[in-house]
Amino acid sequence: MRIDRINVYSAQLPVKNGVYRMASADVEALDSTLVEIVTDDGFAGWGETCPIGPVYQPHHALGARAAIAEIAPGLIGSEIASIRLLARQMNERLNGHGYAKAAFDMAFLDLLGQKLGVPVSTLLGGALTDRVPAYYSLIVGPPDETAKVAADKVKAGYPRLQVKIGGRDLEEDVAVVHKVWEAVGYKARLAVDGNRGMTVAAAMHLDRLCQAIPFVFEQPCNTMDEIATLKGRVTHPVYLDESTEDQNAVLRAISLGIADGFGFKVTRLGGLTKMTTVRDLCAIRSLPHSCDDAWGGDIIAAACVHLAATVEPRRMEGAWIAQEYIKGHFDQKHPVVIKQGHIAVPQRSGLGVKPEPGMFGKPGAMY
Ligand code: 0XW
Ligand code: MG
Repeated sequence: MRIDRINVYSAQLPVKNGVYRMASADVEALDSTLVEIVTDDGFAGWGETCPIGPVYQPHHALGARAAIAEIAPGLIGSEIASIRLLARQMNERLNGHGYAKAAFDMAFLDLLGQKLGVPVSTLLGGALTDRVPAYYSLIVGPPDETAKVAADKVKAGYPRLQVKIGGRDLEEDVAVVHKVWEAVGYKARLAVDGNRGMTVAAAMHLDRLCQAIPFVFEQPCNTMDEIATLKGRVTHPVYLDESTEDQNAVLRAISLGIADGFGFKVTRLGGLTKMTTVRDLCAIRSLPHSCDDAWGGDIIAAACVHLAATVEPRRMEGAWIAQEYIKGHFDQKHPVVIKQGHIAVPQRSGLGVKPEPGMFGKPGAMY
């Protein structure tokens, strides 16, 4: 199984019902990049990378496509056998840019899975479950309205909610946390996500003013150094998300003891293969984490779910997929869907999802 051709597509994913609002940015439409690797024996493997705009983290759609253009020509003719060899080949063509390499890593695993007749979860070490929990992300919004959506989502079966805060008056952030807690209580686990938008002082105030509410505090401040100063000064557990820019950042956060858990993004960490390392580091220290991506369609959703299935369920904080905010699916027959707040792990070989033929139009680039 050798790489014969690589097609690169873009797909526009408008946000269902308007705007997805975070402290760091408002987004209305996302530009996803898909790679299709076609092999000499007639298989097609898919990968995807979809930054949530250019501001959320140091990633952007055009950057992904420029990085792919550096890497792709060097992969033509390569054997799909050793993922490590393919990773080395990518590193020989381009330093860094893990979020672009992640799309290739997904496609390699998709192909290898199809060739061996096993789902990607098996290649990642093996599934521990056939159904993973999702979580619902409540955008920055007015307290009463947010609490109402929170109650509805708990009724719909979500075991965990993420409440977005930051980028506005502390008073409203404190109110939204209280209102959501009053609306759902212990029926769902809560994460409060500042998306880098708070000062250390604001984070400390919010922590104290919501003292009795059991939530985890996700990425309250911009840098890992700022978050490190919260240690011993806040009582809520602190999780890192955007600060985990690569495997080394995760290792540093764990060794400094400044993270009680993580919101992991598959593409930010450089792909599924690299995610297995941070998954295993977290297992060593009993640290909970999610398996998400910033955005994306069925390809990224499938990747997150395969990985999530390999995480010890008691430490699995959920797989966030963008499905609730996207219209339609790439794969009509085997879409990745949230049902009662959970997602079935694809059982077919490879990623288990295939975009409908021709749905992305002509490739933007071909190698
Ligand atoms: C909820 N998410 C996984 C989706 C958006 O990309 C933001 C992100 C987060 O936790 O920050
Ligand atoms: Mg987050």
